[in-house]
Amino acid sequence: MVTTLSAKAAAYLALEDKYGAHNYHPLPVVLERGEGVFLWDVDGKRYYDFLSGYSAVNQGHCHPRIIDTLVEQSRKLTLTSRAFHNNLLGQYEQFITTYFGYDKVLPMNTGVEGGETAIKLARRWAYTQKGIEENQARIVFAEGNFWGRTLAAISASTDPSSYKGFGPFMPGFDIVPYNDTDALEKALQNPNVAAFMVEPIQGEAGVVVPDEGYLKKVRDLCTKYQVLLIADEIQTGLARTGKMLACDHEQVRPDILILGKALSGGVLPVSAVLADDAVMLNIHPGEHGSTYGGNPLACAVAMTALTVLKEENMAANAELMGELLRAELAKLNSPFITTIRGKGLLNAIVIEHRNPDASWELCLALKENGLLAKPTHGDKIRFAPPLLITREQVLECVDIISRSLQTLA
Ligand code: PXG
Repeated sequence: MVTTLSAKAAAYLALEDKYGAHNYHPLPVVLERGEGVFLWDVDGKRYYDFLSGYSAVNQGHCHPRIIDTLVEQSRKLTLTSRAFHNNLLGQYEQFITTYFGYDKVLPMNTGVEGGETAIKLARRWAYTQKGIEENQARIVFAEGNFWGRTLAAISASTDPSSYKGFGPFMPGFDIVPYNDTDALEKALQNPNVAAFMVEPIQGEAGVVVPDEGYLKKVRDLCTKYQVLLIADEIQTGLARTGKMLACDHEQVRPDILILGKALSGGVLPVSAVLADDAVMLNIHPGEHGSTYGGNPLACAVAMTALTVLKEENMAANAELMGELLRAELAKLNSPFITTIRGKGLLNAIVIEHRNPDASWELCLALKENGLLAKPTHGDKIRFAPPLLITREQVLECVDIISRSLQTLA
């Protein structure tokens, strides 16, 4: 597949290549504007966004209410640090804890910091509440997990492209297969286990949806063995899968809930860790934090981002449009699509083709035809548009996908 790239776009690529670290392999498209489900490149071509910033832009690009809040608050006050109080932090803390039904929140910035925070909370709880001997606490993770790029996160990773060549690694981590509650039970029998940290649907692994009942069983096992359940809902949460949280599909309440990405609607890094007092109050002043965590700009933006999700019924739309998308994709009957899976608007297809680069080629064809998606782990392509996509738009996108599949023949 030959991609068309204007001289203007090529110049942007050359600039990044020369001056930026080579830690990404993006699709050759240079974007300069976004609105709702659409993105425009520097040559004015319009695309459907089927990635949504890895689910950070659930509310749609440059949502007017979120941008209004961002602009208004940024004119008043953006950062005080936590050395002083600010007039929005308490209001935001009340808002988000009421919204999700937890006693307390610990505000951070990126998703991976949320994961680190959750693990520190679990270790501290294990030493002060569960009675585990100092430095003996273990955290269990599922094979295929992805929660970021810090040393702790890659220490939990089972993907060599994440961890290889970056050791030594964080001790105290155990891995069990995903979607396997027998293996989990065995691991939890170790009395030194503090927590099981898990994605309700594995995002980066390629939208791996566990069996129905998995999360409920996980909840029961964690309760049985007095182990904290940490749900990483950074990618699955905030209406993406058709419910406010993916855990809501099985009425499961994690002990620690991690949110990020769409908590700001894609305008700045905002993450949050929610837990009840029995977990949260084991951390005292000076023991954890971040310069930007809980800044007034983030607080204001997050309240609007959460309000928009509810007021615009984005979870319900994600559920309906997700069903439509999967049904219409199935109707294509493409010999190259072996699997269509997902929940709500977190979906992936698996491509099978004699050409090992077929999914990359397909993404280039999709781009030519006006839709942006990115392969993950070689043969999987994620389809995760902003949650305000309409029925007509879904149908148009399936038509684009259908036409693009022709190029694989
Ligand atoms: N948990 C999950 C489930 C994620 O998908 C993170 C945590 C980490 O979030 P931050 O904000 O620290 O990136 C993620 C991130 C990348 C990349 O380029 C990251 C994600 C998806 C795709 C690419 O590192 N998800």
